[in-house]
Amino acid sequence: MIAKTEEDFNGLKEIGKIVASIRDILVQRTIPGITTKELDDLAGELFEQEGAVSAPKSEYDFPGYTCISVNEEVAHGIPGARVIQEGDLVNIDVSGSKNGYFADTGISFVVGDGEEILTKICNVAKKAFDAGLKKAKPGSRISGIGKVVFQTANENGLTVIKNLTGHGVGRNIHEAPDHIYNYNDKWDNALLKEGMVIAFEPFISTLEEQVFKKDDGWTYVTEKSFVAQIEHTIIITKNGPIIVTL
Ligand code: M1C
Ligand code: CO
Ligand code: CO
Repeated sequence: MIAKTEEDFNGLKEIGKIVASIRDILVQRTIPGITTKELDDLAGELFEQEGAVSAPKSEYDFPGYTCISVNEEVAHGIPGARVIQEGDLVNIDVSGSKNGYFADTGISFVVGDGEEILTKICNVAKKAFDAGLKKAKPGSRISGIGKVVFQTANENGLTVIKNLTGHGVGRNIHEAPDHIYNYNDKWDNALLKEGMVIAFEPFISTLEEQVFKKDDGWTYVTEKSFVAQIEHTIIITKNGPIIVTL
């Protein structure tokens, strides 16, 4: 969407704050021994308390309030009986709506002490996010964001996932612009506009550049890589991007 009115800005900020707080609470609760279903049930309660609705559930009939992806899982992990272990790479992605406004946020992190490479991809995902954010200006090419995401990955001896992308958000969970790639797509001439609302979610990978969908119809996995994501909902303005999911 293009946010124009005070009501748009306030509506986006309200749902942004809700999904960000659910994300942070779930991250804090992710300790060895807990199942991803227990984490997701907590998210369900929090959504209800806030008078907000889970977007994966309301828009896609996803079997969970949030997407929780562990180790080989990259995105759209289904919460279930999987028990979190020390050293796991976990991604928690929380998206929802309230009063017709949607926001989307996610983060990858390592549980307790883990392998150095896992911490590294999480840190590089954050670096790529910050680099992309600097390119998030009205009038700039959307592909300029992907360009610096890819550069940041490469500079750190890593790569990106090419078949998962960021997207427009605001009045729905996924809307125009349809794709914000993690590399410079030379065919993409689309420009960022004043008030444009995007979910920017770089995916940084140790090796592979493609994910595969599992038989469950949802979970994206790699064969032999680890992948980290960080996602925020952003409003593009001439005075700099507003991150509504901090
Ligand atoms: C690139 C994996 C796709 N919030 C989720 C997302 C995932 N993006 O947009 O960040 C969507 C959740 C719907 C099942
Ligand atoms: Co998301
Ligand atoms: Co998203």
